[in-house]
Amino acid sequence: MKLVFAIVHNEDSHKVTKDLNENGFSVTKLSSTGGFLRSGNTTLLVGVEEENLDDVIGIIEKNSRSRTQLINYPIPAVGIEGMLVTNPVEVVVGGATIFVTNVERFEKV
Ligand code: 2BA
Repeated sequence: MKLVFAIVHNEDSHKVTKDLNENGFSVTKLSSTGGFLRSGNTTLLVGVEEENLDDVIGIIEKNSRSRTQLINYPIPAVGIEGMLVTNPVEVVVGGATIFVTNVERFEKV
């Protein structure tokens, strides 16, 4: 068995979760925060048999859209010592970031 960690955009999480459930996969949804943008995203946990792993990844991929986000990056102001101005920088976020790990033991008691 494998455990999939998928970090998706908050706006995609409902679609991804719904599609996984409709295809018979159980999902746990966690609220998370990206370390770089410090904005909310969603981490999905999916326990899945190895033969179904590609189906799960395909569903996540199909429902996750890549987006650009602007961040304000501080840079020193020209000619004014010690002053910073913010410069908007575009960052591409996702699709989805997916990690797959082995599950040593799985129990439902
Ligand atoms: P954040 O850490 O908020 O990162 C959002 C986006 O900012 C990233 O999109 C990437 O395009 C950019 N970014 C991140 N760190 C950067 C840096 N040091 N310099 C320049 N740009 C940087 P994605 O790569 O699609 O990642 C989306 C979210 O997935 C991340 O949100 C983070 O929550 C998670 N993630 C991505 N890679 C990860 C990893 N190796 N380990 C754990 N979480 C990861």
